[in-house]
Amino acid sequence: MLTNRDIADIFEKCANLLQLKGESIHRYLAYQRAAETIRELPRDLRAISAEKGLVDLPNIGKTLAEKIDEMLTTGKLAFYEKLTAEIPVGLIDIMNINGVGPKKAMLFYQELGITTVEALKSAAAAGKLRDLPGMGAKSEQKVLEGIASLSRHTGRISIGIALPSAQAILDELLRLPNVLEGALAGSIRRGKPTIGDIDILIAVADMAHAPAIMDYFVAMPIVARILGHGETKSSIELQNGLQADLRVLVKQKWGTALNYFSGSKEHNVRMRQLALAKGLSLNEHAFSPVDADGNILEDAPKIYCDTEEAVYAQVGLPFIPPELREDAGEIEAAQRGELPNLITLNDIKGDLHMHTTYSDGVASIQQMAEEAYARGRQYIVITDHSRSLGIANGLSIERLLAQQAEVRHVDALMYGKIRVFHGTEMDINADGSLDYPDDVLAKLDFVIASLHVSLRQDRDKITQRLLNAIQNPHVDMIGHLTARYIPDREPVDADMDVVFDSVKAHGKVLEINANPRRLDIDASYVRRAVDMGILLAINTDAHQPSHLDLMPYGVMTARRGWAEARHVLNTYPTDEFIKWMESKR
Ligand code: DGT
Ligand code: CA
Ligand code: CA
Ligand code: ZN
Repeated sequence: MLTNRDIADIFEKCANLLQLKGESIHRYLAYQRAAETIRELPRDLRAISAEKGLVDLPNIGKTLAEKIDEMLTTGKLAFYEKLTAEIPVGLIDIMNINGVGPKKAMLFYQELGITTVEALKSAAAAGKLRDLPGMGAKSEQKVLEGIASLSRHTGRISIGIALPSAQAILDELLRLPNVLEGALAGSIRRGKPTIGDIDILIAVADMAHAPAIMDYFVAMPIVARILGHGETKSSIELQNGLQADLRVLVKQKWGTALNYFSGSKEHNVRMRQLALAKGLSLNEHAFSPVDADGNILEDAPKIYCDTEEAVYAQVGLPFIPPELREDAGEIEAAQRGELPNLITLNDIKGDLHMHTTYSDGVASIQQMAEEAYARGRQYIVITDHSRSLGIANGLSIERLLAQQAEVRHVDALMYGKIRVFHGTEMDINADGSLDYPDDVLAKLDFVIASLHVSLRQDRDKITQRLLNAIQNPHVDMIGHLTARYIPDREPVDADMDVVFDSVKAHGKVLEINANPRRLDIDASYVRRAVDMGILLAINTDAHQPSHLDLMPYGVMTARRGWAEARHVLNTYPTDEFIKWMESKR
């Protein structure tokens, strides 16, 4: 069964194929606009068709309505198939390469029979394009660059890379004259672990100030390539391959624009539905009154919102934090007045997982304590690797006990500033055994058990290893439960239903590892833990002092999982954390 998106995609491809054929602009734009209408649609096309309402949609006339019905009933479109018989669909990808376009795509096809990006790449590399009419060595090089940027963009980028570079750009823009307001929007603002592109918004009092801001943006030293340079929107490719979009708008529209460009698309769809139910059409600019058929009443005054609070108030909702905006129940919770009181970075009091020079860290116990104190932490736990993890210089029992003496010494030195506790990040061995015996674990303040080796074992084995750790009375927390590594290491395969049940039954803590390469457990598991009443902890797993600054990524992940401060162990004040540890003895 075709979805709205499938149908929009087919229309989009028709538009592209018509463009390749050299059809008039109004002909292919009709398909393009229809595709856009369908992408924005808050309702299922099937339902609209059943009510005979297709022709009432913007940009959909009788012919296109018939084509939609054809796709809904047959799952195919004869018109599209006829087009693909004339023109290979592979040319669509080629025409969309930066610096190619429909005319050149057809030229490469007709002269050289090129129908795939791969074939185009080889031809360009072999110098076969430069002699074609209208081409030269320079435009051939451009094609290669276009293909290279294509492949750099297919992979999403870790928020740990995207957020600092986005923040640096925003900070520069905020220093420009006439900038009233600025923010990061899109998936970065929602705290997603990986980012497709950076979205930046800037507000000005008057659009006459926009060109200077745009000119500055596209000329920044970190720009590798300018992808677009306009009055209201510009796009650049950064040296690190990320794309950044900047939009400049008048302050009057700040609320609607920030809301729209923060997304998610799914959340936006729900917001538009709520607006429509109140007789208003909502877009990035304003709310516009509509008639009973949903057509905008051009004479009626538009409603502008310069804050997001005002946008939500207009549809009868309280402000919804960006991390929740995934259409995952946040609208309903807001309607019931039951939005969670999300944890913030300020709630974090301690950090329960970090490494020192005893294993694979670069700083001493004392340095880590000083650095954590400088960042406002009230307590930390020193948790170096255990004896079997040779590559990380894991601690023998003797070294572990010697370390305990040093931890106690540093704790005494730092007394009144920060408390320093002694723990371990103990390996769950490949055979399922734990890396220290119980009598050693009993001497520690806080015990983490983690998977580091044999991560590709089958589901039963991994599940059993985790259960062995969870069932040990001395283990307090499971570190980075799934052991995923972004972008290239998949989570372990375990029966997480069974694992979570066991964590709950044994009163264990699940870590949210804040390192942006891990973010483990992820937001969906956080939400499951919260729903089940499992206690969480957000830790940096710092191997050097600067890693102590990674805490915000863990907090974002917790927020995306609907966690409140009370769900997170290291929000407890020191005395309550000590009481919690004592209750586990
Ligand atoms: P990304 O960049 O893939 O990590 O994810 P986003 O969410 O940043 O998406 P992006 O950059 O394509 O667009 C930024 C926001 O703009 C998006 O979250 C919602 C809004 N937006 C963009 N295109 C559309 C659209 O076609 N429909 C709707 N409803 N919203 C859109
Ligand atoms: Ca984005
Ligand atoms: Ca974008
Ligand atoms: Zn670890």
